[in-house]
Amino acid sequence: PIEVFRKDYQPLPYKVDTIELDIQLEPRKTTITTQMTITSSSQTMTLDGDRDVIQLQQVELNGVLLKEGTDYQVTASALTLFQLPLHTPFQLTTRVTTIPEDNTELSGLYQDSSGMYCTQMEAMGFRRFTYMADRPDQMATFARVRIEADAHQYPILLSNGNLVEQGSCENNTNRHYAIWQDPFPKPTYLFAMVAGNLGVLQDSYTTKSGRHVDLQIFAEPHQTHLLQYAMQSLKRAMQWDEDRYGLEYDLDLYNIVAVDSFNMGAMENKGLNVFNTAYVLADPATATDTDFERVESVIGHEYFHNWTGNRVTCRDWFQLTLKEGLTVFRDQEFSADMNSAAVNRIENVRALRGRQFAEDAGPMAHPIRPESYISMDNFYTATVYSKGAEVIRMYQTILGVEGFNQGLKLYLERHDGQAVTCDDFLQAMADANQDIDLTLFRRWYSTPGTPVVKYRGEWNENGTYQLHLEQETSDGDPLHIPVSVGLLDHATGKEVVSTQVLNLKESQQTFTFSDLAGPVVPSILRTFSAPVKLVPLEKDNESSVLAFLAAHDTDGFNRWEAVQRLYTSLIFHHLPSKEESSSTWNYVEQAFARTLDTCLDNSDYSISAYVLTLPSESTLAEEMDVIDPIGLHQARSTVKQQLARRFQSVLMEKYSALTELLSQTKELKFDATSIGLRRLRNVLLDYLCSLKDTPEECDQAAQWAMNHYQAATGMTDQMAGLSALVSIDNPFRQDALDQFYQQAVGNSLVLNKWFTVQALASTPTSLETIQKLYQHPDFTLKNPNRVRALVGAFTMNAVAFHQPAGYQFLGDVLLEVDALNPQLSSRLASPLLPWRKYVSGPLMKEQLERLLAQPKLSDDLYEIVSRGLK
Ligand code: DPP
Ligand code: ZN
Repeated sequence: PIEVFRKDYQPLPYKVDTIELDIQLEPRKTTITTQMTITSSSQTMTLDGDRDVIQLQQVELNGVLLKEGTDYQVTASALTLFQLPLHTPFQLTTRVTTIPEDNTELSGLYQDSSGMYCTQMEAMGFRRFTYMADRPDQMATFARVRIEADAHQYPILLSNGNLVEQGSCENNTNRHYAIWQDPFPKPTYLFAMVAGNLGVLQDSYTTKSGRHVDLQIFAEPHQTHLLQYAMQSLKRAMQWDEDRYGLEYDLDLYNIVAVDSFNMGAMENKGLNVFNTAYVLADPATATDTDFERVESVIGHEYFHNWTGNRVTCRDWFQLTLKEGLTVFRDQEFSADMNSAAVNRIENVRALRGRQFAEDAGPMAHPIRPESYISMDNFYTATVYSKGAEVIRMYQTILGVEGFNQGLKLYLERHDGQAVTCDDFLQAMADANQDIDLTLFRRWYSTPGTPVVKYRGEWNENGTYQLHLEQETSDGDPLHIPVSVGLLDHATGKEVVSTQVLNLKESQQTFTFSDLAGPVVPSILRTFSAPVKLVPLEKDNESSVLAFLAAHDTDGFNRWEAVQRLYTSLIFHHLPSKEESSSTWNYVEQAFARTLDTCLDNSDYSISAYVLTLPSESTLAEEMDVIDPIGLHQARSTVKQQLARRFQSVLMEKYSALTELLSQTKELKFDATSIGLRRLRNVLLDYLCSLKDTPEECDQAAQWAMNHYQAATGMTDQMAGLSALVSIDNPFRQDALDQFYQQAVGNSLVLNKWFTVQALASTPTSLETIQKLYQHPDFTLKNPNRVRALVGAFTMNAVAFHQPAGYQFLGDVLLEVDALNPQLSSRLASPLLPWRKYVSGPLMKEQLERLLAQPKLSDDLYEIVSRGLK
């Protein structure tokens, strides 16, 4: 395996200006003819191509056949040409054959389980399709893409841009063709083509300057009724980008295709997005509220890439966060505007802490702009995406919304049609905001690890309050950290200083607030203004301060955060090694009681739901130096049960009230209020069903869960009932699962849920169940969603995964998956990486060593595993 370094970037010595493709799809033999117009400043030129996947048949230069050996050479990964004309355009034509049916890596051109042909080129799939300079700074005009296939099996033929011509083939009327043209030059990773038998949902949108855009979303014919929500989301996204940033769509056609077997979530190919079905298909009977929210955000995300990613792209793959961090930030702002900003912020921070913090603390830690990679596919990470989005958010916090918008405008104007770097982005932000110094801010791009910010406050009788902040970073040097702070009056809880952004730029800095009437309590890092860990320097009455903030903070995020901190400390007190602390319990009890009592008083149901939810095991683990996952799981369960026992009657009362409220509307709605009502009620159900110490309690819990499941009017409630039920020892369990299985027949996404709900069940025999499911006829390694539904979920189930047989099972699975789909295997391996922090670390490490000893490990998995052992 070869490691590539950011510092070694070199521009190409040639440029491919235009490219024309002719793709002949035939069973087990696809032929691709590629004609390129090239200008070169070097007589020798190398094109990328993977010899294991594509077989070179011939090469022509300006119409003259070239000879292998003298005119060109083919190696495992490249085609090198010699004696090319210098500085004058020439035409190079290659012909390759390939078998997409055998492409199990799902990178390049492949066949989906439904039989359709589709492509995934990012990051380096194009070299598995034809010979080309497969890198993002090589932008060519795809002037003509002709696809030809059997007319009956593949009636729909799609590629980027505009359809120029289509018809049946003269020499064979069973075959037909379509010719596409994309006016915008693009790098190879944004190319796409699809051939299949597809149904479509059509609509249209008129941009603010009057461009009429045809919108089409394709899926398998029996799935087209599941496309309505995606279409509505797309139109909302188009409108939002015009309203918020003045950005309009630039072609007359926008196509989306849903594909069942897909490694990523979705792909922003110019004018032809390809989506994982999980992020595009949704209706009330098959999708949960969370699924609906994701469809909206991923549809938005890929649409927003059209400007931040496609019109302005990355110079090299190290700059990935340039488009991904920015586009995640944009999709987060979109979701916040469409739904509730506070709820979204909580959800995004939960995700960041649950995944990115762990990544940043383990052997895969990397800056949002990595310095090196073996396989770029391994760097589509939580760090590049989620932390990258936090970095963009910090620009907005430091510059203000107006300043940020000016900066983005300048960036897009200055670099339209170019492939640029994160430095170019920062420069545009700085040039548009010359009064603000962003010099130090640059370090966020090169500093891995989660910074720690420590604080101490001091009240002085002269009416001043001094807030002392310290920062610790992975390299010891300071970062520019925007810390949003407000002050609350200690006596009344009223806010006396509203939110201000403190620019922490030194290792230690003291900020003074004056003219205060009396002692204050600070609310720090409001709305989570920076991706850091906040820690008090003095822990004396930490719990009472948190309880105060939980009751009085005007910042919704920090109110939620205060309660989360209290839960965390209570759960940690229940770890096998710790003693109980009654004062923390009292504070938790108060906060829980207050939230529960008032949870129906206003429509912030989702916020209440999240305040009542304990931090996840992965978030909690992130705060421990040594992780005992089973002990942690039990400690969290104990606290959940204590709360359930203490508040059982109120929980039941509110649960019934919510049932009543929800039953008032017949039709299932997906607005923020309805989603919030269901979310809250399902959190209460989870508490009620956690009481299962005695057979009587188990019966009671199972009854609640079963009733909830059977009365469910949509997938959200069904899943909540079923999830509770499968973790309780009870006689309904299997019936409910069998019934759900029947319901899932014919719907791959629902079947995935059937696998996941069992993989997450917390029972003494979870692992055996999971291993049986692995042998189930519906289980297949060829569909990444199915694999993630079972194996990915399994690794999140502490009781199933964290045992010798669990680690062994994951090792076995990884070997099998790696032979088919390295992108998938390397993703699935990540739970083994932080082994050093786990009490059972040596056993986890054993599996990594076992993998590393394999002679035929993929580069993807090799990189992850070897990093894990370094
Ligand atoms: N398709 C992936 C995304 O949109 C990678 N570009 O994030
Ligand atoms: Zn993206």
